[in-house]
Amino acid sequence: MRTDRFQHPDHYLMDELLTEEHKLIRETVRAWVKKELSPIIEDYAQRAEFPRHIIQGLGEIGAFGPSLPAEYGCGGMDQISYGIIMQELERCDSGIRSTASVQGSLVMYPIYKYGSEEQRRKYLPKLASGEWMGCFGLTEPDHGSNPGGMTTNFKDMGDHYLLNGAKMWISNAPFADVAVVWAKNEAGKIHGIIVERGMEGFSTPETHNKWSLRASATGELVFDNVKVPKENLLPNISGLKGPLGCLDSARYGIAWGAIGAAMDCYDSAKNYAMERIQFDKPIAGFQLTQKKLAEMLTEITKAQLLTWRLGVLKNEDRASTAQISMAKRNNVQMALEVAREARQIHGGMGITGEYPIMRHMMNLESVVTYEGTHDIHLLITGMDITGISAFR
Ligand code: TGC
Ligand code: FAD
Repeated sequence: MRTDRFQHPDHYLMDELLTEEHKLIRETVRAWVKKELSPIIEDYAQRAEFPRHIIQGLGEIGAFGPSLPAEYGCGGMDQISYGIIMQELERCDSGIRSTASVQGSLVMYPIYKYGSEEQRRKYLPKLASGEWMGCFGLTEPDHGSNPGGMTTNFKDMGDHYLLNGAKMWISNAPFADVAVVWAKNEAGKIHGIIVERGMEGFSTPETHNKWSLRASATGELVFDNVKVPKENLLPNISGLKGPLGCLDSARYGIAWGAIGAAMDCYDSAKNYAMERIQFDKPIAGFQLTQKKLAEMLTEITKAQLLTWRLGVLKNEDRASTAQISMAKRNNVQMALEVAREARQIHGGMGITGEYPIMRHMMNLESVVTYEGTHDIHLLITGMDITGISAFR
């Protein structure tokens, strides 16, 4: 493993828009990543294994639910801080950012936003520290982009609920202690239920043979007549707007995270181009290499500006679903294109684990699909422009 020499590009002096606290958070997370993650990530990705021993460290740097209130053991930070943490984690690996953003935005957020006070106090502190890990079950084998069609269901049995069905493609599932599961009641209304590992009839088989997000654990959630206590229902939400509201928060984190992956590819490509000699000069001296680097930096800079502004709107509680969609879609596609260009600059070395490029590129193939595919986000923007849904 090469030494992690990463330095972020800041062509438009974006650092001047950050507070001292933002910069301190960034430096803390970056230093932790360089020490704890960079030396091991390639190995874990090659072995298709999630490095579980880092969970405690992720909790200690405040990566789990950073913008939820401190009274529940969370960070109480602003939304830009949350974004910066996701950026720094995904700078190392999208799978590590996934673990953190699922925990914070898709497990802790719904418990905080839709849960009872008892549920908040029972789950949030343990999830914030990493003592417990969580996952989010929305997608099903036959319902991905169209989660409203879900068939997972629960029946009211008087003193408990009986849950049946299956979820697929669930990040963190193989090791999660708790799952926030979206299911329909007998009236066909969607509700969130907290399912705990160990409940009879609940299993979480791991999904193998992924070429993407190999350092993140993915699995299914299978519910076979699972008896769930009534107090595990999230009382303050019903309907598809429950899970979709959580997705806004996670998609926002991904918009920041994808910039991290792009910056890492750019930084590696720039360094490689300066050092690699062909035809008796650094390849950075050829116009075609400079075109690639210039376009990469331009796109990263545009994404940084878009996302910083989105963070300001989010801090003011004014960021709309469509604005978040646009940033998620733009930034992930941008990162994929940057990764592909960076791969070219690294020549044959670009396909090896000596450099992070291929790992980022393969990871981003999941990121462009999960949390709403590239095309679904285009249609969300289209609906925002026209007021007409093109989904059906
Ligand atoms: P539609 O009729 O548009 O909406 C249904 C209800 O939801 C409301 N709503 C929202 N509420 C809060 N936040 C949002 N972002 C919302 N978007 C919509 C809407 O107002 C409506 O409310 P009401 O009161 O009228 O009932 O729903 P639709 O069935 O037409 O679907 C719309 C569509 C396609 C945009 C949506 O279903 C969608 O986003 N599909 C993509 C699915 C998706 O993103 N799945 C993600 C699964 S989780 C995941 O991938 C985690 S990856 C984890 C990792 O990082 O590792
Ligand atoms: P489909 O919905 O079948 O889409 C297939 C193709 O059809 C796509 O190109 C799509 O854009 C297109 N398409 C679909 N509908 C339309 C339309 N109306 N108009 C135009 N094109 C359309 N889900 C969770 O709930 N929790 C998780 O933690 C989670 N983690 C994940 C981790 C990984 C590694 C992956 C790969 C996925 C994860 N997902 C998770 C699921 C993810 O959200 C879905 O894969 C995603 O929403 C797309 O659903 P799908 O794969 O079923 O594709």
